[in-house]
Amino acid sequence: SSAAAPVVTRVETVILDLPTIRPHKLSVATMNGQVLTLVRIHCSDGIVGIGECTTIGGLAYGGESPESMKTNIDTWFAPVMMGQDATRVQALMARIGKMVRENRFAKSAVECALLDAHGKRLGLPVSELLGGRRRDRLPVAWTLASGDTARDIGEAERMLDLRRHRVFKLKIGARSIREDIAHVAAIKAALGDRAAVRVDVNMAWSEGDAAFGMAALADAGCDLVEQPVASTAALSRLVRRFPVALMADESLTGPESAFEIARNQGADVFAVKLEQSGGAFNALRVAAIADAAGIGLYGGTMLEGAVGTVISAHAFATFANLQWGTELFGPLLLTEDILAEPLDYSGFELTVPGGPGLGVTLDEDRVAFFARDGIRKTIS
Ligand code: MUC
Ligand code: MG
Repeated sequence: SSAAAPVVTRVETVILDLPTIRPHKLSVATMNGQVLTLVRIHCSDGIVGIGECTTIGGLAYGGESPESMKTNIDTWFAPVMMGQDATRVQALMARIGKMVRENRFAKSAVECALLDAHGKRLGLPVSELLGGRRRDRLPVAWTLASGDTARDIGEAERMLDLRRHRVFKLKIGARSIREDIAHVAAIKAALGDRAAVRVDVNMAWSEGDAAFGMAALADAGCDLVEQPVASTAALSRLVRRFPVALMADESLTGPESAFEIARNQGADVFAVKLEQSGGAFNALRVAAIADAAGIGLYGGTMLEGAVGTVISAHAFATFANLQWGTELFGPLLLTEDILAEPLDYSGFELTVPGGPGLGVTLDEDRVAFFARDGIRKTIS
């Protein structure tokens, strides 16, 4: 790199505690709020990039927690990054990779902040740094997870009226299979052809449960079953036995696992998540493997706030195929917007911001207000 290249001068992290609009019930956890870990990377040319790492239910979903991500970035990532060329994002991520094993979510946030900074520097949206966008708008599914069938139907009706969502993902697996099937069937019967209904079991079923459940879900009009079982081998035995698509989520942790699942014909669809993949570039590699294997693509979420959602949108906007749309609704699950200008959700889609970098600006007063251990200011 050239001697004049801008370098990383400071890495900052902050944890935000934000309320959700309602409890969000998954088979692995009930979320009564969401915790975002934000990363800010300052560069010697005065440019600052932002990133986000967010988990589901603390440690309920994966091995990283908001607090571990903050500690690891502050203690182990930052020293490896200081003074390094901020314009060589992939080289800097490779350098971090040598010094820091695993920690995919934290890596994803740091890579995001570097991409945001470099996009601002070049005057280009992050999608252009990731190969170039193919679309400006992304279809967005909504998750019904209140735990109550009638309440979920009411929520779906409101989303249809608002023209915000017409694809609904139901979180099941916490109750008995028969109760879950009745819940899905009731929601699909109420919505009919006006909406698609899918389920996410978050690995709660045994293989035997899944064989029974997938047949019944297909009969109920469900079109996609996400990660019914934990075992990747069991997924490959369940795939294409029932007239309903099978999607891998938790089994996918980046290009290596994507390759293994593809090699074993272990899924019809991949739920690609930037954090699970270890960043945007790895998510693109996962998508390339899916394309080569004839596996469909879905843009997943870790229920991130606006920053994690927007980097995901930039990445998904570049995918050659996005047959199953996205679920980038995370910011809508929070009661508070932390952006100066809210994202555009309309006509059942999200607009991918067009400005340089991520194309979004934080509302610093709100960030300070919701910062853990921060000075709680009054929001005007
Ligand atoms: C998951 O497992 O897919 C995505 C949407 C949602 O409601 O939960 C997440 C996690
Ligand atoms: Mg899932």
